[in-house]
Amino acid sequence: MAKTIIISNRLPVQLQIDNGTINAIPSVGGLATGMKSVHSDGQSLWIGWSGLTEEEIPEELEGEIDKALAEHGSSKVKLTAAEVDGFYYGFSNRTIWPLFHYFLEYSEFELSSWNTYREVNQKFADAILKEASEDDIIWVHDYQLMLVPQMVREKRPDISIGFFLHIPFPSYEIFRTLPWREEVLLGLLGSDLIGFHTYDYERHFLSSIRRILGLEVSFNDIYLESRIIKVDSFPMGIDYAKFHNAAKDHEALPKNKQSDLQRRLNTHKESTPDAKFLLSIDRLDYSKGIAKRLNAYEYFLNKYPQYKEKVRLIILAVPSRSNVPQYQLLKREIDELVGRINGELATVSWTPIWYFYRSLPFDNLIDLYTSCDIAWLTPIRDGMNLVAKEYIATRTDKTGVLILSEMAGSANEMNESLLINPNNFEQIADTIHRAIQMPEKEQKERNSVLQKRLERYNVEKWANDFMRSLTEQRDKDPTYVAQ
Ligand code: ADQ
Repeated sequence: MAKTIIISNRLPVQLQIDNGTINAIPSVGGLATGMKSVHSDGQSLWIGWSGLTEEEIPEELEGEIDKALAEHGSSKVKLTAAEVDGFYYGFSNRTIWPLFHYFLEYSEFELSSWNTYREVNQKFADAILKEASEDDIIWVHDYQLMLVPQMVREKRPDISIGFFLHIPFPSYEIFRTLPWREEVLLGLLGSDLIGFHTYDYERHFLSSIRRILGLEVSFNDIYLESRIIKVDSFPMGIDYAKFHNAAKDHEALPKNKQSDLQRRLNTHKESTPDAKFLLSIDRLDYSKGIAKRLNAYEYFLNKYPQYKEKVRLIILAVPSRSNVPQYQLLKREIDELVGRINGELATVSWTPIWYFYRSLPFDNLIDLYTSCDIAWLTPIRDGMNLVAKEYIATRTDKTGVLILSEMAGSANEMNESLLINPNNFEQIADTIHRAIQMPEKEQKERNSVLQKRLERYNVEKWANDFMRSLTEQRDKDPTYVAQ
């Protein structure tokens, strides 16, 4: 029976070895969260890195680890610490990530990490080639694996390959600064279908294809030798029912069953009836604009001092890529900013910012989404931003205001939120004021439109649309003969 092979840098579970016991912990992050519902049908295999380097896996546990992963429909690619360093912390997160998010000044162009990126991509391609049978469909994910489609295509010209990029594809002017730009484009063109979150990213990609490779492009079809490659946008949705139902269950909980966090949030609300909670949740990443947001918050409190003692900003930052120096610097900057703002503005009964630097269990995430009056998400660049969608999905009574950066891919589909430019502090301060003042009726009107859309364009539809388009592309190919 034909299967789907999903391939991404990280598996949907991360392994930890604790005193010889193997724990498989579900991964945090947009991709892992989003693909969960696709991967649970038992007819797919997920290939990726386990999160442990070869040096960290004792030989005697190897078999047990493979068994634990197989239980999650997964299979691992083995990487050494040096490979993880060059491929993941190096080329993926010090070259591609900053470049594709328009942080050109953070991008490092190092031949050795590019070489490791190529070698590791080959390892992933080999793992696919070992598992793939004739009719299988291969779905490659994200910027860490952009060479994999071509590497698989070389050996298996007949096989169906889709690629989805979860981050923005930058404009030609940015992309062309990459020394290995041709190789990256040709790597991606091993696919039959290349998907992006938005039409803009798709346009940028096609422009690079034309100008760098000089290939013929007609609408969203690229002609390469005897093949036609389709490029399209597939805005990723969320598991709407999961978030909406979790919020409902959560609201039905008696007081004694509530989490500590929930009780603490409730106590504050009860003691200050006109208190407002602003929520911001991100991985700790410079693209998410957390430091700018903190400065903008201070600006807001100075412009609208009537909200001092009433408004609280809850910042949840999930530790991420802490081996990369830019992330360490950012962590320090945020720690200092939170300390300074709280130090300067706090009173005996009021702390302006509650800052959590950790990953929280799903239930606590729901506590925060359901208790906060305003979600304030201001990435400087973001492929999509699923947190914006999750917040709206949990608002069961349809109240709540979403303030969202225009620079997030999700802004294209969330026009009913309050859209802001993350660099415009004046506009941000006025928008927070507007959000606090927004009548409930208006909140509900905006959120019912958003909820209907999110419910319809959920993650299942996203995956199905992508798979359907990939299958259609294969069936259009005159050289393909179904077995
Ligand atoms: P991310 O940059 O990781 O994803 P995002 O889309 O916001 O960003 O997804 C984060 C996910 O992690 C959400 O599903 C959220 O629920 C979860 N999460 C956040 N904080 C958490 C915490 N403290 N504890 C537990 N879970 C937490 C990348 C791109 C995005 C793109 C996604 C999907 O950078 O632009 O939207 O992939 O394509």
